[in-house]
Amino acid sequence: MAEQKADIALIGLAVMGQNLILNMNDHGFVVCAFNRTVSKVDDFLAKEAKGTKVIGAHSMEEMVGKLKKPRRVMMLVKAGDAVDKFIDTLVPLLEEGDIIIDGGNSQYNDSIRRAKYLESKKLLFVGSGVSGGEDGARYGPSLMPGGAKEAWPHVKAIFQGISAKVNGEPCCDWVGADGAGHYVKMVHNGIEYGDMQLICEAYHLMKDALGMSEDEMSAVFGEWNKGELDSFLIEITQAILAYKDTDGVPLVRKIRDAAGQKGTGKWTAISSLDMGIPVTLIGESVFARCLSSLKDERVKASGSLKGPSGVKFEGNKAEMVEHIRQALYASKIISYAQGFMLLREAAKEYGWELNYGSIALMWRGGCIIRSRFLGNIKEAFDKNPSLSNLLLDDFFKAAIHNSQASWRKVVSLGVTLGIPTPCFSTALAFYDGYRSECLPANLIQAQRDYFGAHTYELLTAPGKFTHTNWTGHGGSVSSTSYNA
Ligand code: 2AM
Repeated sequence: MAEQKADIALIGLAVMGQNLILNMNDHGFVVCAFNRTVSKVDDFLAKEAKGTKVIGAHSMEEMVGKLKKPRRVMMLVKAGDAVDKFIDTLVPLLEEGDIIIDGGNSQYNDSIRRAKYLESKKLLFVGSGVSGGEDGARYGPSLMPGGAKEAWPHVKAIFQGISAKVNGEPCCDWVGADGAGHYVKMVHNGIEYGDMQLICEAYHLMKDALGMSEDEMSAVFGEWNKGELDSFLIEITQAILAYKDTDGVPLVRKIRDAAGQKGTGKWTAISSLDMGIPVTLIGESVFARCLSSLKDERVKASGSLKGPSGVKFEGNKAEMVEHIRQALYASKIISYAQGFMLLREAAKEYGWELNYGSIALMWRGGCIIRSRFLGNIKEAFDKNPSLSNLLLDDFFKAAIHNSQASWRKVVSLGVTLGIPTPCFSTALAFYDGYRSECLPANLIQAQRDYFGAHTYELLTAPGKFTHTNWTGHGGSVSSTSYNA
């Protein structure tokens, strides 16, 4: 009997690729596996994929020959050159209307480029964010596909079949054109940086201001996970704090406090700077990791730079723990509001029609930032799909108003004791700035005009730029007429 043709090929048999294949197999799809190091195909078929319907190929030609049409080829390989190399090899092997899917951690501008290139070859490109780590890939990831919309009807059943589900709804939907899927995945990762840093600031305050033990803090995170902060990251923090090394000492205490990063938080911050959107919390979370990694310098500085002396926390510990919870919640609202502001601007910049409610649903389950909170965000966009800012939604407005006093107490506590809370603080500064009718930028405009003749608008005449000869000897020529 001839071997059954495969529904999809998957290139890249590292753990994410293998797990996605097994997940697809569980959902009734026949997958053809391929890998640059071809011996891994046979190893996979003999071990992890033994007893499944997965088939293998030992060359790209053989792989393409084993596929139903339109052919669907998904790559889960190292981002960068490897993706372009596989695309170059695939193009002459495929036919008009075939689909190439990149499920790796590609940068969105690479996906924009690849989508255009493959369109010129009459092939359909899909760039998909995949989140949820190894477990997610195996049992239900969050999938964020974007690219050539004509491809969506051909990949929808597989993608929504294998994705995580929340109340029966798949955490996967079409995101938008060319690089939109990878862009949304990038912002997801940026938000993940922010969420992690916020949890770390809460931990830092409980540990150093309130003097709590790991077991006490683990119990607090366990409690928090039952309420509005219910999320994967809070849940694993509870488990991490409870984890003891073989000598009974909490393992977290022994881990060197120098954070690593792979760049997706940084890319989000760079994109926000490029677009002029104040995504301050993600920015601070990236810088907090950078500062942490200057461990040797910090050790040296700790011996010579003094902080406040003779101050300690003397209030009610349980009450302060609740204030910290509220500060974390309020800051998290700000972070997501900023993330969605960035998405809105990116949609404008790149011509994407993003559905913000469905993005919230894609992040609601399967991925690292999955949380109950994303359900509230989904509801806010369901109520008002053109909501300009999450902070203006009644639910979030009330939540911020409710936690505001606690948030201010917590930031003050950090400042008083010399415990850094970069993300709690920047979130509060953003909130106070965003809600200000007047900011001191009138003075900035005056300064710019004073030293560089950059002109300013009067409050009474927005859109009309004027220059003042502030010193009486600078002339009255504005910088639009010369370059200083
Ligand atoms: P390998 O098993 O042959 O190393 C994750 O690293 C996946 O990306 C693996 O399947 C790996 O293949 C593949 N990969 C990494 N770099 C690659 C490259 N330059 N060309 C092709 N595949 C690559």
